[in-house]
Amino acid sequence: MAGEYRFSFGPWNIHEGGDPFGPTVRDSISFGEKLKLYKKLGFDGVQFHDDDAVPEMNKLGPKEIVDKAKEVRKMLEGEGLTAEFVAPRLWEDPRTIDGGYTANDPAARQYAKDRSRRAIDIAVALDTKLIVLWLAREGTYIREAKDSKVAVDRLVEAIDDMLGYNPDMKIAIEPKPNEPMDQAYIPTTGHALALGYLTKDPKRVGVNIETAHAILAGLDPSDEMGFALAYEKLYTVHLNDQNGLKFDEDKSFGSVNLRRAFDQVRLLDKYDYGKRGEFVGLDVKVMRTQKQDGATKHLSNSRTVFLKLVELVRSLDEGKVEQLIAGRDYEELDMLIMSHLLGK
Ligand code: XLS
Ligand code: MG
Repeated sequence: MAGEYRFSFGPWNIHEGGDPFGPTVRDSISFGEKLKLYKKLGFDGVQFHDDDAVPEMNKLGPKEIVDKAKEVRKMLEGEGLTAEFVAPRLWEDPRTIDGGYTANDPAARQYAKDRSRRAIDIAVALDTKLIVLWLAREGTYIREAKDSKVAVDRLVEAIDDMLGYNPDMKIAIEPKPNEPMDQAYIPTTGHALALGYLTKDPKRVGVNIETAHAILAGLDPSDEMGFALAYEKLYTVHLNDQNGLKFDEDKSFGSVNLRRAFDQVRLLDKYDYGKRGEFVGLDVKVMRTQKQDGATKHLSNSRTVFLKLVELVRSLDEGKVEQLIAGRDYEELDMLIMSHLLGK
């Protein structure tokens, strides 16, 4: 329940509501103000992009970056918060227009590696041992633009560089099949884990599974999570929801398909997710229509839905489920689950 699970989100989840077709619609909230909201909303963990912690870090040297990150750690301590992970934000720099680790330009690849090392420095300063790699631009707009075999070699080389740079750091790859690219090189959990086994220390490479990304790949998010759990590789999750195959919507958890959310919570709860220190991470965007005052409801609502689903999962008659499975009466099992979700 609430005390058993620790929740996290990233500061980018409280946002101004701009989209590719229109301007921002809400005022900016400073990082410091956002931090003050975490506990009030029921959250203990902060997910970071490297430059959420150290804005304009490309203009700073390695020592200055660490000093700034240490100040952020003090801010976290002041609010009683923990840093969950740091993700190098490689996709906004002009040097990574064609990708970071898989760019055709060697200077771009070198920039991506250097920036990833700085992200690790920030993680150390923030006292977390987890790096998330969302491989945003590691893919193509046209298939002929890059060599997919070489791309995988380059991803391994980049991850090896991070693993070698810090022997304590673990890396959670966050697969996503498309957007911003037409085709991404690491679209699913299977690809991410297989990539991990090509690196020099597979023990330290796992995944961050995002609900919406699995759905965009045409897969069931709870099955993706089960796959990672079987490998003991589910380092974190990005729970949200997604209404079919379109742009990455990052909707509130359970808001599109409550049964799909129930199945994710059932699996996580069954296999003691969180007991090894994992956070229940959210990656949810508030609707653009939301007014300034209510623009954090998507976060508290997603957390509430998760906790209500934990209750529902634990009150499911598992003996009955077993019995129906043994009798191969899946129609009745279907009805049992639906009745349970309907509360009758
Ligand atoms: C985008 C991703 C991104 C990562 C963190 O689709 O979800 O927000 O989770 O870099
Ligand atoms: Mg995400």
